[in-house]
Amino acid sequence: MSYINEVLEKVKKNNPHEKEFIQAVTEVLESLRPVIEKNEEKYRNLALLERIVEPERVISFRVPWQDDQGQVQVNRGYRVQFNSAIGPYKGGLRFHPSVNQSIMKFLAFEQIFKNSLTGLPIGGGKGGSDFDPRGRSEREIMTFCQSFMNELYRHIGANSDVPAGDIGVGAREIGYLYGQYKKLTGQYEGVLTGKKLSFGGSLARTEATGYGLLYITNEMIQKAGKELKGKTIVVSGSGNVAIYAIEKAQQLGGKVVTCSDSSGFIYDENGIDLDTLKRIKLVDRERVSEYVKSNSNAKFYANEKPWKVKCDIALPCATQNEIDENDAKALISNGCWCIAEGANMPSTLEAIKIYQDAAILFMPAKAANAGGVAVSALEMSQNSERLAWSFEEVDRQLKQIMLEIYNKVTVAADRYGHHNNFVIGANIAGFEKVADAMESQGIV
Ligand code: NDP
Ligand code: 2IT
Repeated sequence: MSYINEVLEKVKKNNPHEKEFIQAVTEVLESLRPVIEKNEEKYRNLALLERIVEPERVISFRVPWQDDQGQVQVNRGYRVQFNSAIGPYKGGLRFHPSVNQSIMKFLAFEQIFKNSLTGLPIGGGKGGSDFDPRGRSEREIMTFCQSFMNELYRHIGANSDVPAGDIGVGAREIGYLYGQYKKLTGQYEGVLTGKKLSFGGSLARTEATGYGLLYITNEMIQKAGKELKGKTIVVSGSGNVAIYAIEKAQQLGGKVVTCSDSSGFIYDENGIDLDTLKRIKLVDRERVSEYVKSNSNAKFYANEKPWKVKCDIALPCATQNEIDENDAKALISNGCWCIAEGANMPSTLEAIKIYQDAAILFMPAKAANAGGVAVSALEMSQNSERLAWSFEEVDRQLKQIMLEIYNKVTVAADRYGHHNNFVIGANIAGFEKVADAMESQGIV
């Protein structure tokens, strides 16, 4: 049996209930075939793949807190410290009721290769909780964050593990987490990124994932001899990534006609009115359906996803596996010719196969959404030198990093004879740096 198949079998046998983790490992390992086959004996002897699919550490802990009715609640917290070969563990925290060990491990595993692609010295990690922030008061959110940090603080540090935001964790939650870390340790250090500007945050971190997604998408489109301007774009989600993806897409002249949340999607044929969307989501923290109250020409489709809407470009920015095989078929048959992933693993393996068979432009998450963590690493640099850079400076570096990622991905794909296969390119380019560091550092 080939080395890759052997390791895949082991991962399935050792983690039988972790379907998202198995999915992420399958996607990565399958596309590493060209590299592994070239050096199969060496990698097998070093057990490099067995090591790369096994987290260095999985921390799971109790998070007790008291709700506004005086009832004590208990949630489960996680931090998966997956790989520190090229830098301190780095990756977001997700607060969502669906969180479990499989989702934490798939996200941390993806993060290893994404962080490697940024070219910055950051390893792979992820954390979070099955806590559901929806409908919770400000006091409940703060209490939860404090209790979460009461355990997490002993596992993190500016030079060892630096968490940030993800679904359900934004600047508000990072603030409460930071305050509690400082209270417990007495250290004023860059232990979290995505902080507000008043206590060490970086300009452009809020925008970074969405803007970065559009920088690399625009580059991919231009290199294919096309242009984004005037094109119809379908976006899912209406959180941090989606909002700033829509903003940059509009600045580049694209027409974004949808956004969504877990209750359904909005279709606005005139183009999404971003001021309205920001008010609903960032100020009022309301459902996306509120949009039709101020934009009466728009339509709300309850409990549906936007993938049947005719478009040129699709940008999934909500969550994992939001595009399945049928959604992918609908997109392609309606003429969609470009997909770039703002969310982590938004396409199922079957959906990716459909994109590849149709030979559309497809930029996978670990390259497409790396702008967020890249600017997090720039926030770490600013914290270390106790300086704050201008918006223009951070945005310039973000753009440069995204263009460099595009180059690395295309060069790696070409090197192994898979021109324009950016899945293979991203996985190989991300893997090579981590593998080299692991090999050099010995059996650890
Ligand atoms: P937010 O919490 O700001 O927004 C999440 C959005 O996705 C909301 O509109 C939410 O709707 C929707 N959503 C979440 N879960 C589901 C679900 N199960 N079904 C349908 N819709 C859902 O998170 P972000 O924008 O930060 O994250 C979005 C995606 O981008 C995630 O995959 C995340 O991992 C990824 N990402 C985030 C980065 C960042 O810097 N924040 C960086 C790189 C990737 P609702 O409010 O109804 O739940
Ligand atoms: O998935 C991701 O890359 C993030 N949620 C951002 C991680 C970070 O450390 O900024």
